[in-house]
Amino acid sequence: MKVSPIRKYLREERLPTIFCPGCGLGIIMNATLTAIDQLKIDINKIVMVSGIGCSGRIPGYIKVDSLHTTHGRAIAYATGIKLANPELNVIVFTGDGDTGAIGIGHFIHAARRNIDIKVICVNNLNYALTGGQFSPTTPKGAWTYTSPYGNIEGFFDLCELAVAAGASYVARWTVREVYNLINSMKKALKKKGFCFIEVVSPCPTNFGRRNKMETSQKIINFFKEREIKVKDAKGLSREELRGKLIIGEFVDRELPEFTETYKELILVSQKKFKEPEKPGLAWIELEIRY
Ligand SMILES: Cc1ncc(C[n+]2csc(CCOP(=O)(O)OP(=O)(O)O)c2C)c(N)n1
Ligand code: SF4
Ligand SMILES: [Mg+2]
Repeated sequence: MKVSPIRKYLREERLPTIFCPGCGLGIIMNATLTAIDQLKIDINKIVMVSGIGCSGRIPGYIKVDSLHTTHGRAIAYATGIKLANPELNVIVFTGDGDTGAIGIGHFIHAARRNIDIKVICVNNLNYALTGGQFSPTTPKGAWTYTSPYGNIEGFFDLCELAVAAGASYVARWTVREVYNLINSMKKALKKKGFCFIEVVSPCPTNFGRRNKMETSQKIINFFKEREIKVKDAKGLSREELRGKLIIGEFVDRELPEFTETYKELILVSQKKFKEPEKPGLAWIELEIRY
């Protein structure tokens, strides 16, 4: 019998997962492990960090060192881990609420520093774990537990925010584009810098049920009908983009990475590294890096 190559990474004694039938989280966990497996990254050199939310349960099913942190603080914990152990691959699993609401400050500043951590944000369009309240990425008009007459706020584009803040790599896919998602994860894992991958994912239990999309298939069709590629979206007006879901790579660029710069600073302070010719200049320049 053919055994899936990712099976060796799973804590089988913890299965089955708590994910509801039709939830996209299994696809995202599978895609992440496939990317790790294809790149042959030593699992002992990986740390997974998660926030509070349904997505926060992913690392618990994987044979890897992990930290299930407090709500909104996964990126802050990941920053500490990476600074203390720069040789580790630090992967964060977070939710749209975890990153886009309570944890948004950490998200912006980690992207600004361009610290080498990989953030996989499961955007299931609501606060799922707590019963389906609206989040910053809930589409306008959608019904949730806390928007019983339709959400009056607009969809917050976390990818555009990551680009503006200074991330090295930013992409958005839905769980429909599994191969693109795996390739993006591989790119991110190979890249030195802050990488943000948003995965738009079905939550039939809380989001779908209240929006006449009780099955995962209906939610995936809803995504499919609205998808537009980044390159096709370029040049379109706000009006033309209304109601569309932009998918693809938003940015892939080389920028100075924070742990590298930090390492140099430590060596300079310990007099183990030649001081820059113009000491301090790098720190006082009003530098626009991107
Ligand atoms: C400090 C704090 N505030 C609020 C909560 C309650 N809480 C737990 S998960 C969650 C929202 C999760 O939404 P999201 O990040 O989108 O994750 P999902 O469950 O949708 O994957 C909230 C508000 C908490 N655990 N801690
Ligand atoms: S509540 Fe939604 S996101 Fe959470 S496990 Fe169920 S389907 Fe998935
Ligand atoms: Mg969510």
